[in-house]
Amino acid sequence: VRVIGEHDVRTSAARSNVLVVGSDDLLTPYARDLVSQLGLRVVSEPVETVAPNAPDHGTAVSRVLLRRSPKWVTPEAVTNLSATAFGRVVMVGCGAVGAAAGHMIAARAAARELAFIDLVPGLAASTALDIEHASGITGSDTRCTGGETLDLLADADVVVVTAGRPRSPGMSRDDLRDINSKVVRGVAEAVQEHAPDAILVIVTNPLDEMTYEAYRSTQLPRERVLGMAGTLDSSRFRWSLATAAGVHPRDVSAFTLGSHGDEMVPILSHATIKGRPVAEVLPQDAIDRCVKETVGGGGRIVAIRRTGSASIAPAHSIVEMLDAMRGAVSDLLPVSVLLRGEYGIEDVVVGVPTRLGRAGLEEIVELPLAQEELEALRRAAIIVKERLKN
Ligand code: 2OP
Repeated sequence: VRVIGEHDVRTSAARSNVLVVGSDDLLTPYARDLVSQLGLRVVSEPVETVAPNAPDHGTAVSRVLLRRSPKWVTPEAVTNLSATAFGRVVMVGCGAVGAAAGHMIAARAAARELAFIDLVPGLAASTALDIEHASGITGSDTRCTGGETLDLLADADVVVVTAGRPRSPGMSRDDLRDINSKVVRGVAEAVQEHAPDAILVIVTNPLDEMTYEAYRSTQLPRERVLGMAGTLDSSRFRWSLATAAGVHPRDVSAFTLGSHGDEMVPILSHATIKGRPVAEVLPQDAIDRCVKETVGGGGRIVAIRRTGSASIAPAHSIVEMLDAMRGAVSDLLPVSVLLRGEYGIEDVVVGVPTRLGRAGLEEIVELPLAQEELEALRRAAIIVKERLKN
């Protein structure tokens, strides 16, 4: 048992706004008051913490100058109003991620019809009705339905699969493989039967393996079996770099490739802050922390939350892919797809830069990478392939 007193609280407060306590630790009454006075958040161990950035004087000054740089104007968010809505999008799985993504799809009227499917009685139908109830405010005319059976897949243009078990603290994404591969296989086969022309977006973990499973268990072309992970990991990477540099997230351009897990490859050779290479803006230890924070981002949410995993950022990341397919976003997006020799990788799914369109994958873009990044990407592919054999 550790007794946490005033000194410990003040030391934590000097480092960050989080106080980490073990399950047996005791907080003195004064320490407890101090925690609320200082506005600290109490988080139970184990937590994948990342030390806050503490720049030296020179770095701090150069960052302030960078933030104030008159030569840089933060880009506006790009929205293309000529984008067209999908006819029908089906969310398989109406947990936190499926519901949040569906909510966003309806709110921006990205589909004329939106259906939810979930085994939990009433969950999908009530979510659909709940979203429709909001249309008096959102003005969205997306028609929402929900039910428990896979026949709702019929006529889908896009099927987003979030069904499956999420992680609990201490579980890796790979620990979910056996349970979730049965779910994904069942859904993929049902898509082939009910909506053979649909594009499948797999969100269920372990992501790269589940995307491969969906591809392997159907006759769908690789262009229509896409895994969502790179858009999420890249968003976390940009957030982390922007926070470290103290700039607007739109001032950061960065993405990750590789697998959705420890073999993720945050790409520094293309990462910029206010148009400048990241290494010119942040010291190496801060960059290393951002990489760690990105790779551990999902795990950090699981550790803090204890039941269930992230939902809001994954939902945005699904919608970013759908927006790219329907022409509302024109950027290259990192997406997990089956590779056939691209980047020297064969017959395995990992995240690579892609262009998406109405037919799904339009192009895998082979960007020049730093040698160690290319090696890390190939290593990720080897490790995912190894896992697929077990
Ligand atoms: C994440 O990274 C759950 O894998 C998901 O948050």
